[in-house]
Amino acid sequence: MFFSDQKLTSNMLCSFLALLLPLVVNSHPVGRSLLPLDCEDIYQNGSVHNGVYTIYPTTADKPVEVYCDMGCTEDENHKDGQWTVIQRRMDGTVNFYQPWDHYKEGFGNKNGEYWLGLETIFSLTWRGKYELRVDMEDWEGGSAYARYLSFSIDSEGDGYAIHLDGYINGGAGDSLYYANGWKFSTYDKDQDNRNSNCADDYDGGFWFNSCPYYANPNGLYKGKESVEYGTGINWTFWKGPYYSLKSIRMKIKKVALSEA
Ligand SMILES: [Ca+2]
Repeated sequence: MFFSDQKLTSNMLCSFLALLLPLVVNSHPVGRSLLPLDCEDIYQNGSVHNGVYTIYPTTADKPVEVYCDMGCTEDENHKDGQWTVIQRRMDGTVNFYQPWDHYKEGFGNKNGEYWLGLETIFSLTWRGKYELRVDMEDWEGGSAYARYLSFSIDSEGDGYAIHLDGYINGGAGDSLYYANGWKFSTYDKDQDNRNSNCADDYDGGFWFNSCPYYANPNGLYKGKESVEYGTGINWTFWKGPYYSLKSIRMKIKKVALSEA
């Protein structure tokens, strides 16, 4: 009950701030004319609401649409927001059993479920120092997160291998430790550490070591019934191997200079 009360208060505060903040931000001159690289740039350019925006992670002729989680706190600078969402699951309306090319370029609906694309994620984390936060919800009204103060992926030539460091526990547990350093795999490109094909066996592309694993945010959206071991949208260190989450989102943000 405590947490749902907290949530209600937070949502009400957010709605209130959403009305005020444009006035606050627009009263400052917009100093940037460069194309936005990520959602932090979008925010700095004066757009402070959650929503879908266009960023330019590579060049001016390659716009990419993305959902920006601008945050929702009493902090008027949205220090806890300005996140660029790279993955989102919330209702099972998008099929995440997709081939390599789709995981490379991205797929889904930016207003709903989507995968931003490995090439875009690579471009962002190659150009700047980023952190990763994974937010998740269960079916009982609970929420938790895992945060990594350093997140990057390699180029396609190096299999888009993931590199994580600086884990901070937001109640979810470090389920990505096992995948750290491993290449990305899809059903049609097996780069995992097992004789069989984890992406095919567990229905979604991800950074796999072996399988079963401890995290598969891109697994099948299963709903709230108990699932087979390790299947579904799995984050084992929070809800165990027989539980498929209600929602999960992976989001990144440039590390502030004071934290670098
Ligand atoms: Ca394999």
